[in-house]
Formats: sequence, structure tokens, C-alpha cells
Amino acid sequence: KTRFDWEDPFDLESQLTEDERLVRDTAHRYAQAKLLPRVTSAYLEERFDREIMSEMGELGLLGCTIPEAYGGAGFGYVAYGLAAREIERVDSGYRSAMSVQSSLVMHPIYAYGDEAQRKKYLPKLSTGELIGCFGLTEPDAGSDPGGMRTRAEKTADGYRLTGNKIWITNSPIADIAIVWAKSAAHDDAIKGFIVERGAKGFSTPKISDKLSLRASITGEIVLDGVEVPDENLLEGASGLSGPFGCLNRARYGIGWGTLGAAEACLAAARQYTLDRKQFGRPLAATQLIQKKLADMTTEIAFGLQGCLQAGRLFDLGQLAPETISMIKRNNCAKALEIARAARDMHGGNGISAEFHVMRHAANLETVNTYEGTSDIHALILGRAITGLQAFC
Ligand code: TGC
Ligand code: FAD
Repeated sequence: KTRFDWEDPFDLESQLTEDERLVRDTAHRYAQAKLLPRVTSAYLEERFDREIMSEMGELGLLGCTIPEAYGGAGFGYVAYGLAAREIERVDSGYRSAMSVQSSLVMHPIYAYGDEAQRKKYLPKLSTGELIGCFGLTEPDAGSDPGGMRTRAEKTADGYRLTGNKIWITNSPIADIAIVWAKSAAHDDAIKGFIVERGAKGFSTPKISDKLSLRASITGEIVLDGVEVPDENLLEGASGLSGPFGCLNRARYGIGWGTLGAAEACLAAARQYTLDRKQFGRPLAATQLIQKKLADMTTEIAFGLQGCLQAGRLFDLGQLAPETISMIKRNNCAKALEIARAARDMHGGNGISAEFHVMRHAANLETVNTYEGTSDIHALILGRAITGLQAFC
């Protein structure tokens, strides 16, 4: 009889290429050796260590799907997903830093920018010498980004940006921001702009006292008549399809990443319940605990197969955005359930930072909300299934 491998029931390993395994192993070694030892203090102190970006850059993890000519690694989307899974196995906030830089900053410059913009920014973003952030959400426009108020007015040699962005990952430490604004010179279409730190009227106050994603730094972007030159317009994007093209990539990475967090919780809960004895036997010998472990193992294994096939389709240019909504929504929800169950299975110890599971559960609350809430992705799927839109 073939042996059941609870860590890999569908033999995902054999479905990966040699190169994909190499990327996965590199990310795994780095995350376990360098991120895991510092995550607890970073989380408790609400601190993001700037040098993490340079470390990830050194390993080729930033913008890894961008061609090598621009400083990327030229990997496929399965490799990108595997890296996200390994980083989020340690903390969703660290995966956030990687996804924002890769999918929300480097991708729009690569996809919508001109050659001069690509050459100026991409190599430095790929090494982590520059940090970027992505400003779409506003105080009055979250799920409905089309309702944004930030405006771009044409000036003699550029644009003047006015507005506020909120809940922006990495904004307080960003050297550049990709800012989305309605442009009067383009019939009020949403356009993307590269805003450099130091521009007059540009500030990025930090948002403190988060109870989730505390090892990630989050802030606002305040645009008080910020002047950007013509050459900082991302000419190739017009309308919401611009930011959504970036979100497709980040949401896809979250599909993989959340399962990394779930796998960490499953492994912790399994080991804890094997070691912990109550009523004279290991907790893992009880039916209720075994059912929970069976549910966790099943959801993770099915989720990973979905991600792998999504990645293969992405590389072929055949992945529908609605399929991305499906993996983002389902894997976030399953990971959140798994992290909460793992927390419960650890009893009182489950609330201690030392055991990591409650940190994962708290992080996944954010991941379930950002990049489109769970219900928004249900509505995206509902629209595709019925042809009827139910947003408003
Ligand atoms: P809708 O009418 O559906 O579409 C407007 C235009 O966009 C196009 N489009 C897409 N294009 C590419 N990919 C997609 N996934 C696309 N979805 C839509 C669409 O074809 C249309 O194009 P055109 O040329 O005809 O104009 O737009 P809507 O206003 O009805 O929007 C509906 C909805 C709810 C789907 C959308 O607004 C939505 O997804 N809301 C969620 C907002 C969101 O995800 N925000 C994320 C902010 S960034 C973030 O959270 C980063 S966290 C970072 C981290 O730390 O990891
Ligand atoms: P709302 O849109 O106000 O939603 C509130 C609730 O109403 C949700 O449950 C939602 O599902 C529900 N709802 C909304 N519309 C409908 C409807 N039509 N029908 C039924 N229910 C509905 N944004 C960026 O641009 N860049 C970033 O880097 C970034 N990083 C983030 C980091 C963190 C830590 C957090 C918490 C958020 C971040 N965001 C970022 C913002 C994030 O994308 C938004 O919070 C998210 O899109 C939800 O928007 P909202 O908070 O305004 O909630």
C-alpha cells in the first residue's frame, strides 16, 4: 500500500519543476533561518525591519516574475506562489512586503511604464535598494475604488495630485508610491503615477496600534497638491483595469501564501497534540482532535492543487480573474478557520506568542479583508456565474 504523506497527500512535489523546487527551497531556508527568529519581537513591538527588503532582494524574491533585463529573476507564477507560501509560513506581514513590492509596484512599472521608467526603477526595486507602495484605497473608497476622490490636474509639465490614501502597506518607509487618481486630462479616467519621496506635499503618516499584521508597516498617503513630472505618468494604464491588473497578481500570491500560514498552524497543532497528554493519553489520540487534523490536512491539500493549476494557467496567459478570486477567497477563509482551530487545540498556550498560532490567526483577519474582502470576491464570482452584478 502506498504510504500516506500528511504533509503532501497529492504529491505536489512531483508536479513541480527542478527550478520551482529550487526557488521554494531558497525561500524556505531564508524564511526559517532569518525571518522566524525575529518575527515574535517584530510582531510584539509592531516593527518592520527595513533590511528584510534587501535580504529578499539578494535572493531574487522581489519581482521574481519580471525579466532579468530589468533586474527580475524571470521565474514563472508557480515559483512566485511557492515563494509566497514559504514566506507566509512565517508571517503574513512579511509576505505582504514581498507581494506589494513585486505585484503592486514592480508589475505596474513593468506592464504600464515606458522603457525609461523600467530602467530607472525596476533594478533598484528588485534589490530592495528602493521600497515601493501602492495607493488605491481611500477613507471613503475601499471595496469600491471607482469612488476614489484623489484627483490629478494637468500642469504645464506634469500633474498636480490631491487626495488621501489609507491603509497602505509600507507607505511610511517607501521611496516611491504608485498612486491611482482620476485625471481630468483623461476624461476623469483612473491613471497611475509614480510619486517619489521628497516631493513637496507628499507625506506618509504611520498607522499605529494595529491588532493584526503587526510585523508589517502600514500608513496613509497624503497628497497635498503634489507635483509630478509628465514622465512619472504610467501611460499604459487607463481605468480600473490598471490597478486590477496588479491586484490579480497579488491576490494569486495570497492564494498560495495563506496556505503556508495554514500549514504552519497544522504542523504546530499536530505536534502539540501528540506531545500534550490529558486524561492519560495524547490529545492527538482523541477523535475530536483527529477530525480537526483531518479537516485541516484535506483543505490545505485541495487548496494547494488549486493554486498549482491556477499558476500553470497564469503562465499560459489563461487564468481568469474570477478563478483568482476563488483561490484568494477560499484559501484565506480556510486558513483562517485552520489557524483558529489550531489556536483552540493549543489550549491556554495557544494565546502565547511563543506558539505562533494566534499571530497567524490575527494576521489572517487582515488578509481576509485586503486585496478585496471575502464577500467582494463572492460577488465577483456571483457576477461571473449569473451574469448579474450585485454590488449595488
Ligand atoms: P468593474 O466594472 O467590474 O470593472 C472596471 C474595469 O476594470 C476591469 N476589471 C479588471 N481588469 C483586470 N483584472 C480584473 N480582476 C478586473 N476586474 C475588473 C473591467 O473589465 C473594467 O474595465 P473597462 O476597461 O471596461 O473599464 O468595476 P467595479 O467598479 O464594478 O468594481 C467592482 C469590484 C468590487 C470587483 C472591484 O472594485 C473590487 O475588486 N473591489 C475590491 C477592491 C480591492 O481589492 N482593493 C485592494 C486595494 S490594494 C490592497 O489591498 C493591497 S494589500 C497589500 C498587501 O499588504 O499585501
Ligand atoms: P469596506 O469596503 O467599507 O467594507 C466593509 C464591509 O462591507 C466588508 O465586510 C465588505 O465585504 C462589505 N461590503 C462592501 N461592499 C459591499 C457590497 N456591495 N455588498 C455587500 N457587502 C459589501 N489598500 C491599498 O490600496 N494598498 C495597500 O497597500 C493596502 N494595504 C492594506 C494593509 C492592511 C493592514 C489593511 C487592513 C488594508 C490594506 N489596504 C490596502 C486596504 C484594503 O484593500 C481595504 O481595507 C479593503 O479593500 C476593504 O475596504 P474597506 O476597508 O474600505 O472596507
